[in-house]
Amino acid sequence: MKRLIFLIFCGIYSFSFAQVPPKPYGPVPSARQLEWHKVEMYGLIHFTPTTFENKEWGYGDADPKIFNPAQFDAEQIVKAAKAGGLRGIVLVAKHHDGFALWPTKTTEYNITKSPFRDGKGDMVKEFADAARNNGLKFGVYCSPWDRNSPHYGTPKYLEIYREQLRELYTNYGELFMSWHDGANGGDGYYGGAREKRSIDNTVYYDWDSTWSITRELQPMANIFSDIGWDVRWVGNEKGIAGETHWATFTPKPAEGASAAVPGQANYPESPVGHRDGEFWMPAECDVPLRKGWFYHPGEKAKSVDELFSLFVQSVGRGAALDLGLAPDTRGLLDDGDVEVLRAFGQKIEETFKVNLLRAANLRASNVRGYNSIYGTKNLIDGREETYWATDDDFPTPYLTMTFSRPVTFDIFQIKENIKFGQRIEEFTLEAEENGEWREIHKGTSVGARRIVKFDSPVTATRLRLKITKCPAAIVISEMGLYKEWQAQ
Ligand code: FUL
Ligand code: CA
Repeated sequence: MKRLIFLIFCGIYSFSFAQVPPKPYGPVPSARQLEWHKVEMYGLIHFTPTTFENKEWGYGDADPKIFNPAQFDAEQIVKAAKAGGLRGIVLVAKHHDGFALWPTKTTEYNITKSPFRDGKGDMVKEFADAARNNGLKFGVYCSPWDRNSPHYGTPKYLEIYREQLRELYTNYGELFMSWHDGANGGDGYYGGAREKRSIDNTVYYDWDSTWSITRELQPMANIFSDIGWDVRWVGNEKGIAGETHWATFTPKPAEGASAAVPGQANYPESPVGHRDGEFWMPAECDVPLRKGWFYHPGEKAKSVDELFSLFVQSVGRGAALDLGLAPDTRGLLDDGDVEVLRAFGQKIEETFKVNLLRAANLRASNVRGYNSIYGTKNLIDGREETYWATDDDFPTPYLTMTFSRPVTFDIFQIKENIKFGQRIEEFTLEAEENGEWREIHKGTSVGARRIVKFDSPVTATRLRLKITKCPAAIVISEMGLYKEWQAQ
């Protein structure tokens, strides 16, 4: 009897032990950041009187009457974004020129003073509605620098700015992002003063308190700034994250600067981040679809192949792609922009439609607790929540993929389950050739998504993934092999 009880006890013990999921490693994403990661690609819309002046930075003195987009159609813009595979829209509700696209009570310099909808328009609302009607998330960018406000540089302006955020946070539903740039201070109109105003950005905006308003009124809004907070700037406007990209990051001040505040970040470290970073603060790679953030006649959209390459170098490195969209003076996206977005969206859709790895037999050198709930079948079930994990003392396993007939691919994809943190530090992919393993790729960080794009197609019947450096048990959600799709 004693022996039986002992055996039952052992059985229960080993069963429950084998069920224990891995412990998270390092900083992990918050619920709001997990939602942001799912978006992957979104658009950043710049459209103010500056568009009508054909400038990139409005001085703050443009007559509101020039803002007259007679054919404005938020649906046309949002639908084009959606066709491009973008899952969210961030609207520049106020740029450096200070013109508010919503009927704000905080400044006279706003959309009600323009001919748009006979002074009764609210463009923030039109974009928010169009985004939601089409299943896209919505966010706002309200520039802290305001070249129109006579109060810019005084404590009163900070009150005005915070009130603008409150209006944007309360009247337009749930926001997925609150976007803040680091450009602040310089010359401007400032209510007619036409002078240069500089502020001390280590104290002026008092971001800790300002962002506590964001947290209170929009708890799911990811705060973006150049030093991070929820999401960090990647440090360039090319749309490219580091080949190695750690979602973990410790904001540091620029060389010679006294504090890590927006406008004074250590940008050279932003593309890669910090392996031992204190916070989960993945990078956003922002880049305009055309040359400028605002529409300028004569400029044109990037090609589908350029966009696809940026996608691989941003989303494919575990970061996000924020693509600038610039409506023209009609208030519409140019036909060429619409077409390129459609073709880009189609390319992504078609490329990732069929996971060729599904045809393979997968064998791992270790599965956590010999338990099939952590088995390799989870790698190809198309579900992010299921994963292949190893035992804690087995962080460098390998996985053999065997096909019954040769497979040809030029994209290898791997995704960690980031709820458990970012774990993998090095991996290699090998293909079997005449009975010998040949290394075809050596990689580093994985994170939310790692896309490896080969210059030319690889054909193989057996492949082997080796995790060569990882500080804890691996937790891989999905893996895949694909063939880049080309329009005929
Ligand atoms: C920058 C701004 O200065 C640019 O005009 C643009 O809005 C870009 C997205 O952010 O900080
Ligand atoms: Ca899975």
